Amino acid sequence: MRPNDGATVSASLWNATILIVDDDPGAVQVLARMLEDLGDVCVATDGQEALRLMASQRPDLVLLDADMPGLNGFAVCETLKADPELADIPVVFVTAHHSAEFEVSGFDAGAADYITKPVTAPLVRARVRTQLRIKRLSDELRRIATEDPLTGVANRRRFDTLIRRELAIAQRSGQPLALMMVDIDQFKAYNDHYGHPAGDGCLRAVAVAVASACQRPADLVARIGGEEFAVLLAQTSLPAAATVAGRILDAVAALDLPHHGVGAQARVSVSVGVGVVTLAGTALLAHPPDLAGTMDALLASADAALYEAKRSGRNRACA
Ligand code: GH3
Ligand code: MG
Ligand code: MG
Ligand code: MG
Repeated sequence: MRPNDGATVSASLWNATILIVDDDPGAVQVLARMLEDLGDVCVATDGQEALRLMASQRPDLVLLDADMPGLNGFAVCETLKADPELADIPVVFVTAHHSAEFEVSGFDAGAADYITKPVTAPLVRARVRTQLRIKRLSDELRRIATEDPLTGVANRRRFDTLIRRELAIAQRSGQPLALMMVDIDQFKAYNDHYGHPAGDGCLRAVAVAVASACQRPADLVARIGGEEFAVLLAQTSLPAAATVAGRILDAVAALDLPHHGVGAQARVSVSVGVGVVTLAGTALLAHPPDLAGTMDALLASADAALYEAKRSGRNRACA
């Protein structure tokens, strides 16, 4: 019989995913049965499979056997913690070892907690619930720290982090990195004519349109100023970025939002400035260009292109 610990409703509402890793299929089954009502349970019986599932399923918690042939639990945990995309996933070691030294090395590898074998249901469930509660809070904190509350796209802080990361990747790979600045045309007049709340609604609609035009999962759309969005396109050349810019103009036009602040027939539109940087081979130089300077140059070139789009009549993209 399942212990009545009152956790079923809140945990299942959240729909957590729990990954159980143990080379002993019997041990996996025992844990899976204990936890099946606390979330979606997935299982792996070796370290490699565990790492694959972590990347594809993004579990909210990993119960990890320390002793496994091949890639053991510590190695799996260290690999997970070294990946910025996965490092937030808490790892609870499940082990027959009881020594303090063993536990310390697990915490050093990034573990959140320990469960010792033989496992008992009430304790496993209590520890899992605690970790899921912390994970839910940290997910929420991360969302608040990285999301623009008005539109739901990334905020400036997230953009600042990702542009640095993408520039570093571009320097290693030699692939071009494209940046677009998207600015709503005559938006002050829109607010003046329709009022600020309607202006906020317009901003939300434009954010959805811009995001819909960016189709690759790695594309980043961020609101970086009042009515200004930045779009970061990894591994994207100038012609490809110009295609995306065209899709953005079309998506905003398709909103078909009247803008009577600038004329009876007018519709909400945006102007787009496109900048591209290519750092091919620079990682091999004795003095590779510093990323801060490269970032400033990329931002300045997108800004200059945006200025040109505004100057030459708006509702267009320039590079
Ligand atoms: P341009 O075509 O040259 O870009 O003209 P513009 O009027 O869009 O440019 P300007 O920078 O003069 O005006 C931006 C306006 O955006 C000013 C401000 O009222 C409005 N704005 C900035 N943030 C917000 C916001 O969060 N909500 C609303 N509703 N309006 C905002
Ligand atoms: Mg084992
Ligand atoms: Mg504007
Ligand atoms: Mg502006």
